[in-house]
Amino acid sequence: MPQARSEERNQLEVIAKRLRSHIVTATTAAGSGHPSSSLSMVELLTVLYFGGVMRYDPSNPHDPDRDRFILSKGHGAPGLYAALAEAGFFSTDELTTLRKMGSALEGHPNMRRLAGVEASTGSLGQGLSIGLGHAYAARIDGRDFRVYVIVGDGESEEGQVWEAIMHAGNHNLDNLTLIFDRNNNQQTGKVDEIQPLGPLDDKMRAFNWEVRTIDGHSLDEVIAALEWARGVKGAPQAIIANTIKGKGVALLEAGQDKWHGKPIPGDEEAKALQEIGADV
Ligand SMILES: Cc1ncc(C[n+]2csc(CCOP(=O)(O)OP(=O)(O)O)c2C)c(N)n1
Ligand SMILES: [Mg+2]
Repeated sequence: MPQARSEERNQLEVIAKRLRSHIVTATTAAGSGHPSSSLSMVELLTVLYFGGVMRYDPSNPHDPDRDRFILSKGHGAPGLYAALAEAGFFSTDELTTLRKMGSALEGHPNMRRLAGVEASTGSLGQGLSIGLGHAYAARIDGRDFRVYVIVGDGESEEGQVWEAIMHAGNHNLDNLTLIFDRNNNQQTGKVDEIQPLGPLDDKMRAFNWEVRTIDGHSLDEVIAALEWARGVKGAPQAIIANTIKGKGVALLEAGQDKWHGKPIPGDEEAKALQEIGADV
Protein backbone atom coordinates (compact mmCIF):
# COMPACT_ATOMS: atom_id res chain seq x y z
CA MET A 1 0.00 0.00 0.00
CA PRO A 2 1.44 3.45 -0.86
CA GLN A 3 2.45 5.55 2.17
CA ALA A 4 -0.33 8.16 1.92
CA ARG A 5 -2.94 5.48 1.44
CA SER A 6 -1.79 3.51 4.50
CA GLU A 7 -1.84 6.65 6.65
CA GLU A 8 -5.44 7.30 5.62
CA ARG A 9 -6.22 3.70 6.38
CA ASN A 10 -4.69 4.01 9.89
CA GLN A 11 -6.72 7.14 10.43
CA LEU A 12 -9.88 5.22 9.62
CA GLU A 13 -8.95 2.61 12.21
CA VAL A 14 -8.58 5.36 14.80
CA ILE A 15 -11.96 6.81 13.87
CA ALA A 16 -13.62 3.39 14.06
CA LYS A 17 -12.31 2.99 17.60
CA ARG A 18 -13.57 6.43 18.52
CA LEU A 19 -17.02 5.64 17.19
CA ARG A 20 -17.10 2.41 19.21
CA SER A 21 -16.05 4.25 22.31
CA HIS A 22 -18.73 6.95 21.85
CA ILE A 23 -21.37 4.27 21.33
CA VAL A 24 -20.48 2.57 24.60
CA THR A 25 -20.15 5.69 26.74
CA ALA A 26 -23.32 7.32 25.39
CA THR A 27 -25.54 4.29 25.90
CA THR A 28 -24.09 3.43 29.29
CA ALA A 29 -24.59 7.05 30.39
CA ALA A 30 -28.18 6.88 29.13
CA GLY A 31 -28.79 3.55 30.81
CA SER A 32 -30.60 2.46 27.66
CA GLY A 33 -30.21 2.25 23.90
CA HIS A 34 -28.72 -0.12 21.37
CA PRO A 35 -24.95 -0.43 21.57
CA SER A 36 -24.75 -3.87 19.96
CA SER A 37 -26.78 -2.80 16.91
CA SER A 38 -24.57 0.28 16.57
CA LEU A 39 -21.27 -1.54 16.98
CA SER A 40 -22.01 -3.90 14.10
CA MET A 41 -22.02 -1.05 11.58
CA VAL A 42 -19.03 0.97 12.77
CA GLU A 43 -16.74 0.16 9.82
CA LEU A 44 -19.61 0.91 7.41
CA LEU A 45 -20.18 4.33 8.98
CA THR A 46 -16.46 5.00 9.21
CA VAL A 47 -15.85 4.48 5.51
CA LEU A 48 -19.04 6.26 4.41
CA TYR A 49 -18.32 9.41 6.42
CA PHE A 50 -14.53 9.45 6.67
CA GLY A 51 -13.28 7.33 3.78
CA GLY A 52 -13.94 9.96 1.12
CA VAL A 53 -17.14 8.24 0.01
CA MET A 54 -19.88 10.69 0.92
CA ARG A 55 -20.06 14.33 -0.09
CA TYR A 56 -21.31 16.42 2.85
CA ASP A 57 -20.65 19.73 4.55
CA PRO A 58 -21.66 20.13 8.20
CA SER A 59 -21.78 23.91 7.72
CA ASN A 60 -24.32 23.48 4.91
CA PRO A 61 -26.23 20.36 5.93
CA HIS A 62 -29.11 20.93 3.50
CA ASP A 63 -26.98 21.46 0.41
CA PRO A 64 -29.16 19.99 -2.36
CA ASP A 65 -26.11 18.32 -3.88
CA ARG A 66 -25.05 16.48 -0.72
CA ASP A 67 -25.02 12.72 -0.66
CA ARG A 68 -27.65 11.22 1.63
CA PHE A 69 -27.17 8.58 4.29
CA ILE A 70 -30.27 7.02 5.78
CA LEU A 71 -30.10 4.75 8.78
CA SER A 72 -33.18 2.66 8.21
CA LYS A 73 -32.47 0.62 11.36
CA GLY A 74 -32.97 3.77 13.39
CA HIS A 75 -32.32 2.07 16.72
CA GLY A 76 -28.65 2.18 15.69
CA ALA A 77 -28.85 5.92 16.43
CA PRO A 78 -25.86 5.94 18.83
CA GLY A 79 -23.68 4.83 15.92
CA LEU A 80 -25.08 7.49 13.61
CA TYR A 81 -24.70 10.20 16.26
CA ALA A 82 -21.09 9.19 16.90
CA ALA A 83 -20.34 9.52 13.17
CA LEU A 84 -22.16 12.84 12.82
CA ALA A 85 -20.37 14.30 15.83
CA GLU A 86 -16.96 13.18 14.61
CA ALA A 87 -17.85 14.58 11.19
CA GLY A 88 -18.50 17.98 12.78
CA PHE A 89 -22.29 18.26 12.71
CA PHE A 90 -22.27 18.86 16.47
CA SER A 91 -19.89 18.56 19.39
CA THR A 92 -18.77 15.14 20.60
CA ASP A 93 -19.46 16.49 24.12
CA GLU A 94 -23.17 16.27 23.33
CA LEU A 95 -23.04 12.53 22.74
CA THR A 96 -23.62 11.69 26.38
CA THR A 97 -26.91 13.63 26.33
CA LEU A 98 -28.32 10.66 24.42
CA ARG A 99 -31.93 9.96 25.40
CA LYS A 100 -31.95 12.71 28.04
CA MET A 101 -34.88 15.10 28.28
CA GLY A 102 -34.40 18.06 25.95
CA SER A 103 -31.56 16.49 23.97
CA ALA A 104 -31.79 16.37 20.18
CA LEU A 105 -30.13 12.97 20.43
CA GLU A 106 -33.34 11.06 20.78
CA GLY A 107 -33.47 7.29 21.10
CA HIS A 108 -34.20 7.18 17.38
CA PRO A 109 -32.99 9.79 14.87
CA ASN A 110 -35.19 12.85 14.43
CA MET A 111 -34.45 14.82 11.26
CA ARG A 112 -36.36 17.81 12.59
CA ARG A 113 -34.03 18.19 15.54
CA LEU A 114 -30.57 17.22 14.39
CA ALA A 115 -28.67 18.45 11.32
CA GLY A 116 -27.18 15.58 9.38
CA VAL A 117 -30.07 13.23 10.08
CA GLU A 118 -31.73 12.70 6.70
CA ALA A 119 -34.76 10.72 7.83
CA SER A 120 -36.62 10.10 11.06
CA THR A 121 -36.40 6.36 11.38
CA GLY A 122 -37.00 3.74 14.03
CA SER A 123 -40.19 2.27 12.75
CA LEU A 124 -38.40 -0.47 10.87
CA GLY A 125 -38.80 -1.02 7.14
CA GLN A 126 -39.16 2.55 5.89
CA GLY A 127 -35.67 3.87 5.23
CA LEU A 128 -35.10 2.29 1.83
CA SER A 129 -38.34 3.77 0.51
CA ILE A 130 -37.20 7.18 1.71
CA GLY A 131 -33.82 6.65 0.08
CA LEU A 132 -35.55 5.61 -3.12
CA GLY A 133 -37.43 8.92 -3.09
CA HIS A 134 -34.19 10.86 -2.76
CA ALA A 135 -32.58 8.82 -5.52
CA TYR A 136 -35.52 9.58 -7.78
CA ALA A 137 -35.39 13.25 -6.89
CA ALA A 138 -31.76 13.35 -8.02
CA ARG A 139 -32.73 11.89 -11.36
CA ILE A 140 -35.66 14.27 -11.82
CA ASP A 141 -33.64 17.32 -10.76
CA GLY A 142 -30.59 16.33 -12.79
CA ARG A 143 -28.32 16.20 -9.72
CA ASP A 144 -25.51 13.72 -9.25
CA PHE A 145 -25.80 13.00 -5.53
CA ARG A 146 -25.85 9.44 -4.26
CA VAL A 147 -27.97 7.78 -1.59
CA TYR A 148 -26.78 5.18 0.92
CA VAL A 149 -29.13 3.22 3.15
CA ILE A 150 -28.29 0.75 5.93
CA VAL A 151 -30.98 -1.83 6.61
CA GLY A 152 -30.89 -4.48 9.34
CA ASP A 153 -31.25 -8.16 8.50
CA GLY A 154 -34.15 -8.59 10.91
CA GLU A 155 -35.62 -5.41 9.50
CA SER A 156 -35.55 -7.05 6.09
CA GLU A 157 -38.56 -9.09 7.16
CA GLU A 158 -40.63 -5.96 6.62
CA GLY A 159 -42.61 -6.10 3.36
CA GLN A 160 -41.97 -2.46 2.56
CA VAL A 161 -38.25 -3.19 2.20
CA TRP A 162 -39.02 -5.56 -0.67
CA GLU A 163 -41.39 -3.13 -2.37
CA ALA A 164 -38.57 -0.60 -2.43
CA ILE A 165 -36.09 -3.22 -3.65
CA MET A 166 -38.46 -4.19 -6.47
CA HIS A 167 -39.07 -0.62 -7.48
CA ALA A 168 -35.41 0.48 -7.43
CA GLY A 169 -34.41 -2.56 -9.50
CA ASN A 170 -37.18 -2.02 -12.03
CA HIS A 171 -36.24 1.63 -12.44
CA ASN A 172 -32.46 1.15 -12.62
CA LEU A 173 -31.71 3.60 -9.82
CA ASP A 174 -27.95 3.37 -9.97
CA ASN A 175 -27.42 6.25 -7.53
CA LEU A 176 -28.83 4.10 -4.71
CA THR A 177 -26.70 1.78 -2.56
CA LEU A 178 -28.29 -0.48 0.00
CA ILE A 179 -26.09 -1.96 2.71
CA PHE A 180 -27.44 -4.89 4.67
CA ASP A 181 -26.04 -5.04 8.19
CA ARG A 182 -26.04 -8.83 8.17
CA ASN A 183 -25.34 -9.54 11.83
CA ASN A 184 -27.62 -12.62 11.87
CA ASN A 185 -29.53 -11.45 14.92
CA GLN A 186 -32.65 -9.44 15.55
CA GLN A 187 -34.44 -8.39 18.72
CA THR A 188 -35.45 -11.75 20.10
CA GLY A 189 -33.04 -14.20 18.50
CA LYS A 190 -31.33 -15.40 15.35
CA VAL A 191 -32.72 -14.21 12.03
CA ASP A 192 -32.34 -17.69 10.56
CA GLU A 193 -34.44 -19.19 13.33
CA ILE A 194 -37.19 -16.58 13.10
CA GLN A 195 -37.50 -15.68 9.42
CA PRO A 196 -34.55 -16.89 7.30
CA LEU A 197 -33.52 -14.49 4.55
CA GLY A 198 -32.18 -17.36 2.47
CA PRO A 199 -29.77 -16.60 -0.37
CA LEU A 200 -29.98 -12.84 -0.09
CA ASP A 201 -27.51 -12.27 -2.92
CA ASP A 202 -29.52 -14.34 -5.40
CA LYS A 203 -32.72 -12.66 -4.28
CA MET A 204 -31.25 -9.22 -4.89
CA ARG A 205 -29.99 -10.24 -8.34
CA ALA A 206 -33.47 -11.51 -9.17
CA PHE A 207 -34.71 -8.00 -8.37
CA ASN A 208 -32.22 -6.55 -10.86
CA TRP A 209 -29.64 -5.31 -8.36
CA GLU A 210 -25.88 -5.66 -8.55
CA VAL A 211 -24.60 -7.43 -5.44
CA ARG A 212 -21.42 -7.85 -3.42
CA THR A 213 -20.94 -9.72 -0.17
CA ILE A 214 -18.20 -8.55 2.15
CA ASP A 215 -16.78 -8.77 5.65
CA GLY A 216 -18.41 -5.66 7.12
CA HIS A 217 -15.63 -5.25 9.68
CA SER A 218 -12.81 -5.19 7.14
CA LEU A 219 -12.14 -1.55 6.35
CA ASP A 220 -10.42 -2.62 3.14
CA GLU A 221 -13.42 -4.64 1.99
CA VAL A 222 -15.85 -1.86 2.88
CA ILE A 223 -13.69 0.68 1.00
CA ALA A 224 -13.50 -1.58 -2.05
CA ALA A 225 -17.23 -2.33 -2.03
CA LEU A 226 -18.24 1.32 -1.82
CA GLU A 227 -15.79 2.14 -4.60
CA TRP A 228 -17.32 -0.62 -6.67
CA ALA A 229 -20.84 0.66 -5.95
CA ARG A 230 -20.03 4.13 -7.24
CA GLY A 231 -18.87 2.63 -10.52
CA VAL A 232 -21.96 0.54 -11.25
CA LYS A 233 -24.15 1.94 -14.02
CA GLY A 234 -27.77 1.04 -14.76
CA ALA A 235 -28.66 -0.83 -11.55
CA PRO A 236 -28.88 -0.15 -7.83
CA GLN A 237 -26.25 -1.86 -5.73
CA ALA A 238 -26.59 -4.03 -2.66
CA ILE A 239 -23.69 -4.67 -0.31
CA ILE A 240 -24.29 -7.57 2.01
CA ALA A 241 -22.02 -6.78 4.94
CA ASN A 242 -21.44 -9.77 7.17
CA THR A 243 -21.07 -8.34 10.64
CA ILE A 244 -21.04 -9.25 14.32
CA LYS A 245 -23.61 -7.78 16.65
CA GLY A 246 -21.70 -5.99 19.41
CA LYS A 247 -18.40 -6.15 17.49
CA GLY A 248 -15.44 -5.08 19.60
CA VAL A 249 -16.89 -5.81 23.04
CA ALA A 250 -16.45 -9.41 24.23
CA LEU A 251 -19.46 -9.33 26.54
CA LEU A 252 -21.80 -8.41 23.69
CA GLU A 253 -20.14 -10.63 21.10
CA ALA A 254 -20.51 -13.63 23.40
CA GLY A 255 -24.27 -13.18 23.70
CA GLN A 256 -25.31 -11.64 20.41
CA ASP A 257 -28.89 -12.79 20.77
CA LYS A 258 -29.15 -11.56 24.37
CA TRP A 259 -27.96 -7.97 24.37
CA HIS A 260 -30.31 -6.33 21.92
CA GLY A 261 -31.32 -2.89 23.19
CA LYS A 262 -29.29 -3.20 26.37
CA PRO A 263 -26.49 -0.88 27.42
CA ILE A 264 -23.26 -2.18 28.88
CA PRO A 265 -23.60 -2.03 32.68
CA GLY A 266 -21.55 0.69 34.37
CA ASP A 267 -19.24 -1.79 36.07
CA GLU A 268 -18.37 -3.41 32.70
CA GLU A 269 -17.80 -0.14 30.85
CA ALA A 270 -14.08 0.29 31.58
CA LYS A 271 -13.35 -3.24 30.37
CA ALA A 272 -15.36 -2.66 27.19
CA LEU A 273 -13.49 0.57 26.47
CA GLN A 274 -10.19 -1.15 27.06
CA GLU A 275 -11.14 -3.90 24.59
CA ILE A 276 -12.07 -1.30 22.03
CA GLY A 277 -8.67 0.27 22.55
CA ALA A 278 -9.86 3.78 21.95
CA ASP A 279 -7.86 6.74 23.06
CA VAL A 280 -10.50 9.46 22.90
C1 LIG B 1 -41.94 -1.74 12.66
C2 LIG B 1 -41.13 -2.11 13.87
N1 LIG B 1 -41.34 -3.29 14.47
C3 LIG B 1 -40.63 -3.64 15.57
C4 LIG B 1 -39.69 -2.78 16.08
C5 LIG B 1 -38.92 -3.16 17.33
N2 LIG B 1 -37.53 -3.48 16.99
C6 LIG B 1 -36.53 -2.61 17.20
S1 LIG B 1 -35.04 -3.21 16.74
C7 LIG B 1 -35.71 -4.68 16.27
C8 LIG B 1 -34.84 -5.78 15.73
C9 LIG B 1 -34.15 -5.37 14.48
O1 LIG B 1 -33.24 -6.33 14.07
P1 LIG B 1 -32.23 -6.00 12.93
O2 LIG B 1 -32.91 -5.28 11.82
O3 LIG B 1 -31.56 -7.26 12.55
O4 LIG B 1 -31.25 -4.95 13.58
P2 LIG B 1 -29.94 -5.22 14.46
O5 LIG B 1 -30.25 -4.62 15.78
O6 LIG B 1 -29.67 -6.67 14.54
O7 LIG B 1 -28.88 -4.50 13.76
C10 LIG B 1 -37.09 -4.69 16.49
C11 LIG B 1 -37.96 -5.83 16.22
C12 LIG B 1 -39.50 -1.55 15.42
N3 LIG B 1 -38.59 -0.66 15.83
N4 LIG B 1 -40.22 -1.24 14.30
MG1 LIG C 1 -29.64 -7.88 12.78
